[in-house]
Amino acid sequence: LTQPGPSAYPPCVLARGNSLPPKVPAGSSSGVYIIQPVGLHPIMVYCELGGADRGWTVIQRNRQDTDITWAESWSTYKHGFGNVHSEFWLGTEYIHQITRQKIYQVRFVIWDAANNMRFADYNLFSLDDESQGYRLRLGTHSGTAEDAMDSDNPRKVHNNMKFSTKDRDQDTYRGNCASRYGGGWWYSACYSVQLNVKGGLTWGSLCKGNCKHCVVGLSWPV
Ligand SMILES: [Ca+2]
Repeated sequence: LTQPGPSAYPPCVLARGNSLPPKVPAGSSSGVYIIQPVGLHPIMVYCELGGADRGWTVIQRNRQDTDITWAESWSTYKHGFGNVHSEFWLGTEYIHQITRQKIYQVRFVIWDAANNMRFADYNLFSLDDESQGYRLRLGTHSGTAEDAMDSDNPRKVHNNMKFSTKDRDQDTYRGNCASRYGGGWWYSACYSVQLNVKGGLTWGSLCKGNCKHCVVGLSWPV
């Protein structure tokens, strides 16, 4: 555990070039770090340091066999829940605060039913503020997992959707997707991806309700 002190930047995300402080000291390892986005109190995040020049601020992790129900309220999602060492949601407000500081990209890492690891990157990732429903903004897709977050089907798309929970229905469905399917998510009517749920996870046609494990991380664009 290291506490680099207040910073506008998640310290686990390594700068490329010399212009963007701070850097993680050589020899740092994946684990829990304290970060302090501008205008926010310090928060604890899990940093996945994947190599010499790359780091990821983990905003979500889940497993098929999790003990967490994920069927939480708007305010619980807002401030986060779970254990950063196992399954957790960082907090929708904190994700928003981090992504408003700087341009971020996102990586969704998915382990399918056969435990094969795949990933989907989007070269931009941000959430609008709470008054805008934490609407999701994604850039261009790449990676080994399909572009399931930005489906062509308006009933299943997630990009540009507001976040919904069981007690705040902001989906495009006549019913309440979050009540019907469990955890909070950027539902439309209703989903092609659902990672905030107890039991089998879904990523498009890669695994419909039987993905085993997922990690979602933020980094600066390469
Ligand atoms: Ca609805």
